Amino acid sequence: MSDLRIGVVGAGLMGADHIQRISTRISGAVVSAVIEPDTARAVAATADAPGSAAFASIEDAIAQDAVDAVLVATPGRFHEAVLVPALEAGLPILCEKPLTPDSQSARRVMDLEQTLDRPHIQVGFMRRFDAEYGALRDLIASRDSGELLMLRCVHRNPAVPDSYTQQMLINDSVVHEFDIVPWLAGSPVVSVEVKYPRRNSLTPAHLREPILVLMELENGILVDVEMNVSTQFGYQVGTEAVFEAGLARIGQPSGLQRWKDGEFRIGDHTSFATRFAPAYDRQLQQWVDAIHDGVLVDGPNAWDGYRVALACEAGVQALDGGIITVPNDPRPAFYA
Ligand code: ISE
Repeated sequence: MSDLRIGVVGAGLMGADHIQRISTRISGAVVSAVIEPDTARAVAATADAPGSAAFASIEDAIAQDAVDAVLVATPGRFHEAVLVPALEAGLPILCEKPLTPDSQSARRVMDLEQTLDRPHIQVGFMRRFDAEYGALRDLIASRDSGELLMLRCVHRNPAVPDSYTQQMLINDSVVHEFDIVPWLAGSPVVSVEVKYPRRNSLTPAHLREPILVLMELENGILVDVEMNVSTQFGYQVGTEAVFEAGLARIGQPSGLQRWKDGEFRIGDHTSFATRFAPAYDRQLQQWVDAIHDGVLVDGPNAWDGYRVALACEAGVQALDGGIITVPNDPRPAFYA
């Protein structure tokens, strides 16, 4: 079986990370094309992927038959412009989150995808490939501790750049909880509310955070998310699941444990890149394996991306107050 030729679109932080991953840790695939308008970035990225060629646009790479599959790692606002030609060429796609920046454009992408024989787009919600999230989902489904009642989530970043906006608390960060929570609990988000505790004086002047995001799921489970992007100390993503007859916790620090000078210390992450590195690897390897097996999507699909876009829209509205309902359209049979 020949290697899957992947065209990586966007060679920024995520794109460069994926290029390295494919070139060094993934079997059955190579980076054949780096599609990036910034020439310096493109050249730097192709150096990490021996045998790859640089292209200025996805259309050029497709016209030259340089790719079998596409990994989209540009900022979300450019996704639709890449997804459309890739779908028109019938290529399998792994698209970094979000699918697109809003539900309208997500709908347009789904409408186009539904002209094909089956789903072609997988959305890069990598938490679904994290071993602990998988174990928690299995535990919830097993009902071993009775029914799930609540999920208490924390999502903490050490700091954010000045380009990070108030809406990004939802669209760039809580976006992950909007995907993982329904996946864990087996029920969609029906409403979102945002509460503001005391503001952190260390947060950038243009932000008001941390925030507490409250979600209600269709099955009555309540979820709270502490979204905090100025912790100063490190990166933490964790969940406590409260059951009828028990508790479960994931996402605890698991680094080096040290006892010294009457103190106990444990290493923790400072970035999502290391915290979720094994999940990113597994997501990509499973996607490549699935394509070799003739299955184009083995994870969250465009419908999941659309549902998340709807929840994000409600979340952004909730930043201004109120309990905002998330519309609940029926899932098309195409995405069953
Ligand atoms: C970033 O874009 C991510 O996707 C990270 O997983 C998340 O923790 C962070 O808040 C986002 O800014």
